[in-house]
Amino acid sequence: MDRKHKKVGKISDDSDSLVKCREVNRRDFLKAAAAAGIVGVVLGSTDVLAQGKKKALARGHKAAPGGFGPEPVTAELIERAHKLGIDLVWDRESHCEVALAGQGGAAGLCCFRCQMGPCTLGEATGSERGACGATKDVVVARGLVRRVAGGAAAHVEHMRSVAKTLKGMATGKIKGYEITDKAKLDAIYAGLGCTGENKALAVAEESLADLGKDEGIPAWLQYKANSERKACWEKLGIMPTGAGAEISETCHRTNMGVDADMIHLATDALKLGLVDGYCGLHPATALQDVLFGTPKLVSSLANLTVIGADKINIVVHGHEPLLSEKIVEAAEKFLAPPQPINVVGICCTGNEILMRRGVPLAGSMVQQELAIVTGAIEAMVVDVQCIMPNIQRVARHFHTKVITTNPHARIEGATHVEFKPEEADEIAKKIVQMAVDNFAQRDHSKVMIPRIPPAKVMAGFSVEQIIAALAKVNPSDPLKPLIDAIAANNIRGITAIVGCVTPRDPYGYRHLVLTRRLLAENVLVVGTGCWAHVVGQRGLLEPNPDYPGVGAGLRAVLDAVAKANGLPALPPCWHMGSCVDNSRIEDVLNPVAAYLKVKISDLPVAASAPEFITEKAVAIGVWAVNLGVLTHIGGQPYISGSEKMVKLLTADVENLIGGRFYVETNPEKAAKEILVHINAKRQKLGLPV
Ligand code: BF8
Repeated sequence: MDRKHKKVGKISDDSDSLVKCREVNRRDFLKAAAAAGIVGVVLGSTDVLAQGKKKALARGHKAAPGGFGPEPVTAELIERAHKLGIDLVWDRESHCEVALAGQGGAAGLCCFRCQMGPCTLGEATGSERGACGATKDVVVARGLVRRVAGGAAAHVEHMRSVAKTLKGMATGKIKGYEITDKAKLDAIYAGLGCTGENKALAVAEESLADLGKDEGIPAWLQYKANSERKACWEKLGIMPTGAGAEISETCHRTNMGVDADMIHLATDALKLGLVDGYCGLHPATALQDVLFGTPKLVSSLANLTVIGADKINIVVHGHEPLLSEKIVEAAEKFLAPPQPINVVGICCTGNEILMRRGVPLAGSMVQQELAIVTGAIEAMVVDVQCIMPNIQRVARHFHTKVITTNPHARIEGATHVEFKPEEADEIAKKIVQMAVDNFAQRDHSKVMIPRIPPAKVMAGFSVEQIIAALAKVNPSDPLKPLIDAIAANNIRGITAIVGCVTPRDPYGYRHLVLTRRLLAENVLVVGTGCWAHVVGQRGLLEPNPDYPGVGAGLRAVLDAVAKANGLPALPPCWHMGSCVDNSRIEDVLNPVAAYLKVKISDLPVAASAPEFITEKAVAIGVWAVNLGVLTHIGGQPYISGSEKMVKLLTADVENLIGGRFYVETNPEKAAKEILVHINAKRQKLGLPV
């Protein structure tokens, strides 16, 4: 059916019709608004610095405790931006007077749920109750639950895009994609209990059905969670049904005048953590592996200096690899460009194409503005999530084209080239051509790329790759070398360090200190997300045979596995991918727990998001707690206004579910506490400490 002529509100019987209607509706609205002369508010043309609001500048490269030095590339580019009068994420902060004091917004005590407010409770105002009578506990709980819903929705929509592309490919409507990992498709087909000859179609439909379910638990939860966890969640009454129903119910329950019981609301947060894990993370990761391949060891480079002064530079940024994969291909196939084309990645899109194609990592979330500040970016191509609208404001200083591509996300002033998987190759080619054409507009006198080489990185640690590497040590029982190393205390435990980078600290401080402290104590560190950018830039993903700073036991294990695989060394930390790839971590924990015949909560493991900033990170953290894992976070997630909520999430929940949150800003203290936790778990298992 021709989508242009479909009437809004008229729903056909094809399963995509609701989404199509919404898309048509939105485009029609934009056209109508433009015809009526209505334009969005253009981002301020005056820079914050130029307005004389200089404050708290350069937090990104100030000195940190313990002689922690600034990351030199970042520091040089921050300085350059400031000389040009460009304000950066480090320069902008909350404008609410009571927020940062921890008494209002930061404590989770500001409520906007209705027009009787807004109400700010607690110390800031002396109010104990909002206009409706909601207590601090209820206001805090409602805010948290909505944030977890927001994070889960982001991962669910990511997964929806991938599943719909797989479905389109399976039905022949989408031509540009193919099955790259057939074995994985077979495993998922069996794991989900699918039927039918067209396996890709069956898997895609089953995955999409999980989003629309109104009763019964998600098939992916049945498939991926272990039976002990399922029994625990069942007993607690937090088993979710479909993602759409759960997220919708949350939006309802957190309206003014609906759910006003903190504990009852908190159960929703736990349930949404499971939605995040099993309707978002797991299927997104696995279906991407089916389409683009399961990562294998790959070598590349990391830091903003992967941008080349003599190259046409295209940055791909965001989270979904559907288009970025195609842009890499289109750039490779581009005939006779005036200069070599250099595609580099930012945020998790960067992690996705590093893991599968070895594309260099340009930078983390907080470095996205700095990539443009080099003056050498022809196009920054963005999809969804963690894309700061300010990139368009920075791009105005240079020739850089910011190109939005996702139907869900536009930025005022940016060029929009809408991505449709049916036309993926043509769209990718068009975008690469736009970048090539834009090279002629580059002002070479404005190019400044620090003369510091990028760091070497090795990535690609999917579960399949880890098992394959261990199988070279023990072909008949691949997990045994890992279990033996843990039992002998050569590996004290495992910690997954994940998530964002905060601009409220010297760049990467908490990630680096925590990672280094744990490595020195023989803790195997695996990780994902922006953590990987930060530690990669500082050499912690480099396979260096000297293993600097790594404890002797861990070094011996890494060395033995490397030698068995014919490699001079393995990196001290294992990069497992983007934030949706946190699902891979459960796929390690489950077999290790099964091998030892214990629960995940009995293992000497921990999770940490020391610099978390996004709602997605909060949702992932709740999922990790649901798995039974101690989950460190580097700041309270706007809940400190409720003592009861803090107690519930950092203590009481452990008795119910096995995991809990642990909040600590100081990475030195966090490392100590994580080690205490790991040692306690070892002792309980009767292992040496
Ligand atoms: O999903 S780590 S800042 S880029 S949210 Fe965003 Fe946080 Fe980076 Fe990836 Ni994850």
